[in-house]
Amino acid sequence: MLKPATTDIEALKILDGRLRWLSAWTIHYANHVRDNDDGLKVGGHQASCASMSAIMAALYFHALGENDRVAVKPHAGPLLHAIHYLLGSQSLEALENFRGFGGAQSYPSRTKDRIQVDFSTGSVGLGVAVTLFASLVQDYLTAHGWLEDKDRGRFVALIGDAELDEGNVYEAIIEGAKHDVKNLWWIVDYNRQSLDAVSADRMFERFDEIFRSCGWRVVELRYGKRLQAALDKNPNLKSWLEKLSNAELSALHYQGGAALRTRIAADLGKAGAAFLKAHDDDALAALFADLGGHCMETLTQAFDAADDDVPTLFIAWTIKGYGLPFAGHKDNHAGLMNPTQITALRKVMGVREGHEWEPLEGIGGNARPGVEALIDRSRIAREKRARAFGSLAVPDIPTPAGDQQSTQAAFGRILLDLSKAGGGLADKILTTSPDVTVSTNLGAWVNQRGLFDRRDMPDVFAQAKIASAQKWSAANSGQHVELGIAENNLFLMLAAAGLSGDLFGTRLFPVGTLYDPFIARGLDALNYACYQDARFLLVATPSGITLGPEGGAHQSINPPLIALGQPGLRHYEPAFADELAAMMEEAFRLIDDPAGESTYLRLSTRAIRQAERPDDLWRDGALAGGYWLRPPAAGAEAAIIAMGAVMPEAIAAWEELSADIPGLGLLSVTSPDLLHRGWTAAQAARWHGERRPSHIERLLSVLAPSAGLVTIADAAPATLSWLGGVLGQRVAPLGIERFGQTGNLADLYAAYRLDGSAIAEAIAELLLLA
Ligand SMILES: Cc1ncc(C[n+]2csc(CCOP(=O)(O)OP(=O)(O)O)c2C)c(N)n1
Ligand SMILES: [Mg+2]
Repeated sequence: MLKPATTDIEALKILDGRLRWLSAWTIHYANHVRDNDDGLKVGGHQASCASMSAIMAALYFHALGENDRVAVKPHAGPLLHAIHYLLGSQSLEALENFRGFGGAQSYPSRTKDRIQVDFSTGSVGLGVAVTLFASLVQDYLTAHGWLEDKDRGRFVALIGDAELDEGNVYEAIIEGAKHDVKNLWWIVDYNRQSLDAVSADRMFERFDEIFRSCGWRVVELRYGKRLQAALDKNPNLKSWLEKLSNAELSALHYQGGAALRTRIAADLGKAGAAFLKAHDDDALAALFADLGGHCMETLTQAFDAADDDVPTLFIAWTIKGYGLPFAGHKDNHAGLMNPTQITALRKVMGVREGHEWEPLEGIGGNARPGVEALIDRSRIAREKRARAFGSLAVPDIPTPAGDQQSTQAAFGRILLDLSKAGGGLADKILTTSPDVTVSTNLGAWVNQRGLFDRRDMPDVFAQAKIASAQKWSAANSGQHVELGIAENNLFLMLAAAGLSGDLFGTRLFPVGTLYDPFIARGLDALNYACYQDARFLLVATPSGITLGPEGGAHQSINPPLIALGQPGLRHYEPAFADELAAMMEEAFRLIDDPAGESTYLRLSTRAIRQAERPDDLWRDGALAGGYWLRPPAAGAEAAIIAMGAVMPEAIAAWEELSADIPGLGLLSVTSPDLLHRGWTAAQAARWHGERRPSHIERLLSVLAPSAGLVTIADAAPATLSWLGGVLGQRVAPLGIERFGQTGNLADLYAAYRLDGSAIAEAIAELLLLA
């Protein structure tokens, strides 16, 4: 990259000021100028923005290439909006409506902001780590011939220093080291303040070591050029400064030049006298504020120097609230300037009253062309990038043969069959798993398609002719990304791979597997992936207490409830292999559909007798959330409603009870999530005059209005108990409410009331009370 001309540096400094002003004003306008009918605090983070305006100016108007993608520290969102405002790609209206309905979002959002946002951020730490997995996906696409070198880029995360306390950051860099991930710039806004307080002094040297040992280059930008020169001339001053604690330094920044003078005089005595004499208070304050992250020369030189692909951590020292009245104050995280303070800042910034929103306000005639040229040359996308959907026709997925099957085994079989059949979908599937590839039945697929690694790695065991069902050689044509046991990383990998169409123009079909209970370990990352509308198939298996001897620590109870409350994720829970095949086909279709979503399949290791199907009529119902496996008579007084692995108990109970209860129905629920969504959507539609019953209303309306429903699932009973609310029918919900334990199925089902006698008792009670 060319060294910037001096005029560019000057223009970048002006842009730094513009970003600092516009971000402060956007937040001020929302809090103090715009009407506020409900009296709620609007909020925003003026100090967090001021902290990194120079870093973002240097990045967006100097260092970024057109293929580079950035995750912006959540509370620096207004700076990103200001950048797009200067570029002409953000509207005044959206800025005036910052944090308002339909306005610029508080934290950058891929889906809700009208500007191009590469990665949403908000939950700190996740936006940082997702860039690493995006870089891995970039390598994957290149290795498979789907991304040309000229289209490759760098992945940049702009990080608050407190974000480095999030453990998921370290899980990610460890995984990244295994995969030799490159092309990353993580830039820490090292303002030494978090939300509550000034950060601990001790940790920062350790961060360097941790990153270095994972193969990163660490570049510390501690001082700006002027401060560095002053300290070089005054070694005493330098050692004085470097002995100050984070809290002392922050307090001095806040107190300003006079306090600095008093402190230096007290601490250095004669040794500081000449230096103090040469600087008045204002000069002192300005000099000590010249930290690396505020010095344009320092920033641009550091970015220019890192022109290879080595993953690089920049630690840019800054002052939180730089240039604002609460700079350095420990309580400034959510601090807002009052009208008097913003007026003072406006004047300092050379902004005329009434011209606060002018993009280039206050820039003199001589400087303007340079600034405009830099804005023109910025290589970031000005328009929101189109999303890549509809890339291929998902083929029919046949049901694996076998009278007795578990959904988990059928899943492995379906992928194997897909692999053998070949074709576009099979080639675009990327599988990944956090060290449970074999135990979630992905092994056969991996044998066929291989592990992904940019370096070919032979299977040492196979070469030594040691018998093993798993043949694990790795090559850059492999399609399985094996992860260590860190479920957060699985979800971040799914987030990145699930955005491959958006980030790189080629849609992958990511399939991730893990044990159902460990969804909870990565839940925030799963939510994060869904929030960004990443598209993937999550296969969670085994699940429930049905995994028997594995015991309580591995038995999942609440994931169906999690799924019920998780936007962007469709839960399917098949009982039979043919349902599973239909659901996988649907899930792949949904990945590639603009109006689609991600899918979560909750599977089981229990082999059960497969349903005999007279026709295909069940299929649409199964994909819509449920169907009558044993249709009830019209006006029937009772029905059994069952989901997933306990279907054999439900069928057996139905066979036993239907002699005594005429017309008893058995409803197979395949997605409580879809049924619930359909129900509430139909209600909402009715308020707007549309009278179409939802799928579950139609299913249940066959029964008598006073019918009793026994629901049963190997999950929290609330998963299905709400069905009683649909038409006001009475419900006896069976399910798991206590932690599981080891045991065989008969003992466990009896102890946890998931068996035929529990169903019979529940129905009897409902009918007696009718
Ligand atoms: C996972 C998560 N926990 C808590 C928060 C609330 N929060 C927002 S910002 C912040 C501290 C930010 O400090 P730092 O990262 O240093 O940012 P800066 O100083 O630049 O504002 C916290 C705790 C959050 N957004 N995400
Ligand atoms: Mg901070």
